[in-house]
Amino acid sequence: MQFPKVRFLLSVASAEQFPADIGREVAFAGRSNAGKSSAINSIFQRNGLARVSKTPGRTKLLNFFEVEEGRRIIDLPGYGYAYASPVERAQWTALIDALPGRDAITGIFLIVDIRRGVTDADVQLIEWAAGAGWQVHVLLAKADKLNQRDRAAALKATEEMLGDGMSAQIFSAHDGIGVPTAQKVLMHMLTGS
Ligand SMILES: Nc1nc2c(ncn2[C@@H]2O[C@H](COP(=O)(O)OP(=O)(O)O)[C@@H](O)[C@H]2O)c(=O)[nH]1
Ligand SMILES: [Mg+2]
Repeated sequence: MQFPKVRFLLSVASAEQFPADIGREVAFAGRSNAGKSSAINSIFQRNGLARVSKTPGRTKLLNFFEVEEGRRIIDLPGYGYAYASPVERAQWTALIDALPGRDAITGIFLIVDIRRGVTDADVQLIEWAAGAGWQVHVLLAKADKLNQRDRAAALKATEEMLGDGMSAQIFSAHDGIGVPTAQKVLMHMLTGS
């Protein structure tokens, strides 16, 4: 699947700066260092679209990307990282609190390091997203780090803890495992068909 028009749209530091609430959006979330930026780059086959950082927690603002007209993804700041200041934490909280009010958001991609599995912080995120009425799809990222058997076990454990209508898959940005599936699920969320 090709995304010839994908482009960075804007970074926002507060909800007033969000783009107009029209069309469809999918949010990408996950713990810092789970592999979110790498997943975005491999799904869109565009190195450097989302910055891949070796320093956890460096992406502090919400980044909007346009996939095509009226279809966007939102790169959420990674969580599970000690914030530098209370101001930063308050800014982050205000941005996140504003998202459930956005009509355009239809779903969320949750990036989880397959070796770590779904953590308490991820469960909170899942409950928050489900409460907002969004679809939830989990990418078990960095699957190249595990053998086939352990990958299958991680997928089974994740599927068992997810609620009805939520889905999960194995994924690796490094090996390209699961990229076509992720692209399909994403486009389904972004187009509704
Ligand atoms: N082995 C492996 N490493 C990965 C994969 N995806 C990301 N990484 C590494 O994990 C680290 C964090 O990746 P990044 O995409 O910046 O994670 P983010 O903080 O969630 O955005 C980097 O060192 C990446 O090279 C993957 O699929 N396989
Ligand atoms: Mg990142």
